[in-house]
Amino acid sequence: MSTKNIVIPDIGDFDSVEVIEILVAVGDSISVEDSLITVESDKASMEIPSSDSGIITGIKVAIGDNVNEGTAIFEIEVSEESDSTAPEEAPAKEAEPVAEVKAEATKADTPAPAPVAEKPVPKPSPTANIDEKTFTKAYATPSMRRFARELGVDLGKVQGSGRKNRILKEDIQGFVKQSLAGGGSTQASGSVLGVAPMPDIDFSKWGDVEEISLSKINKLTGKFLHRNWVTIPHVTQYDEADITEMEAFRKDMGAELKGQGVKITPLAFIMKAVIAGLKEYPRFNSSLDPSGETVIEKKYYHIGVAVDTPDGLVVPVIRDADQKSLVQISQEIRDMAIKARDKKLSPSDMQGGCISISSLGGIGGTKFTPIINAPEVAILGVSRSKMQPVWNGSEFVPRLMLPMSLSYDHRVIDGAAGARFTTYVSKVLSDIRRLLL
Ligand code: CAO
Repeated sequence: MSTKNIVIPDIGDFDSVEVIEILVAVGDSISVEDSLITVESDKASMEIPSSDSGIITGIKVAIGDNVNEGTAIFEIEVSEESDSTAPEEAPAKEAEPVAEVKAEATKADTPAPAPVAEKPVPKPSPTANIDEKTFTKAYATPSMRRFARELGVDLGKVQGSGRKNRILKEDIQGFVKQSLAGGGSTQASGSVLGVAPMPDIDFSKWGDVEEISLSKINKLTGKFLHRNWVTIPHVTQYDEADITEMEAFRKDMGAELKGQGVKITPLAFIMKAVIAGLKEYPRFNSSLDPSGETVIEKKYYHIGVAVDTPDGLVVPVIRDADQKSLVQISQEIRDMAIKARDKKLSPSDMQGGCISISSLGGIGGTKFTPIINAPEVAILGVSRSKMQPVWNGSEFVPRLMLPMSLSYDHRVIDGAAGARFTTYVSKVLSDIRRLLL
């Protein structure tokens, strides 16, 4: 046994290439030609193979480092056989990927596909749906190509999010997740993972049927709802608020305002309570940056309201709702709902929302799971309030209880924060004097 450094072999014309992946760890047992790291030049990426067999005892590079021929990348404890054969064998083996890279690099100025040969695909293969032509053209490192093949993913269909649109592991995993959910371009042919495709059934075999086209709104919202459901890890927190006093006040006010043609529904109070919640827990008033690295916190309070129309669901936005009175909010919700049902909403009426409220209180139900209206990170669902016996410590008393269902994006909001938010909104609705604070 002896210790030696593994160095970058001759990599042809490439000077100073960046390490983009480290494929082995300290303690790993490696053989000659096992891939150790992936490097990337302007034109291509390639894996650097090992010149020796042995056990990795030290890593001398980090992702992002630039390396050249001769740079030491690993320290290994070399096994006897490898030690004696290495001097003769290493140069020939090291030369292989370099030649391939050179050939690839001359073909195009844009990032080229990684040139290292991929492992043979076992039969029967999970990759039956792979289009070899587009797979070859996709920009991904050899290890990502192998990973994609193992999962049966056609790289040609994956959108890369790395530098110069290189396909990363997360992109492949995201594609798989979407495929498993039956979405994306794989739906018609069935998932690339072997999940059974949706059957195309002739229902008239069993009785009379009628085929009805989905409305434009149905089709459009369907797409976005599907995307949001599949890509956002939803958690729904259920809670309830005692709105006995709030409703008593609303009814009193209703009688007073009736003469002016104004009607305040519970939704206006709920919107005010949600805004109080956003102020107390600003994380709910944010959006996740596409990089997944930061959240963008908003300092304004534009609230979306789900409106049911004969053509489908739309979500107009009440702007700067924090600066509006309960009467103004009620009037705006009513105006937006009329506009929505008359198909007069403009795209800008539906943009810029911070959080949405979906109220099914006028219809019924006890709770439901609303789907987050991305890029918002939460949506509050409200169901029908009901008089219930509530234990006040000494007796049961009749109280009007409002069921709430808050769905939130678990990448941005923790479970504890979800429960704190609904508890806070519940507290505000139970004692609306808190809205004055
Ligand atoms: N509990 C009990 N009653 C409620 C209630 C609640 N939580 N919320 C509203 N009501 C009552 C109202 O007070 C009103 O009663 P009166 O007519 O006796 O005064 C009645 O229900 C009808 O209210 P409304 O629906 O006209 O008004 P709203 O402000 O509650 O809602 C709007 C307006 C536009 C949100 C609603 O019409 C609507 O479209 N809701 C459906 C939203 C939807 O489809 N969501 C699902 C989307 S999927 O997430």
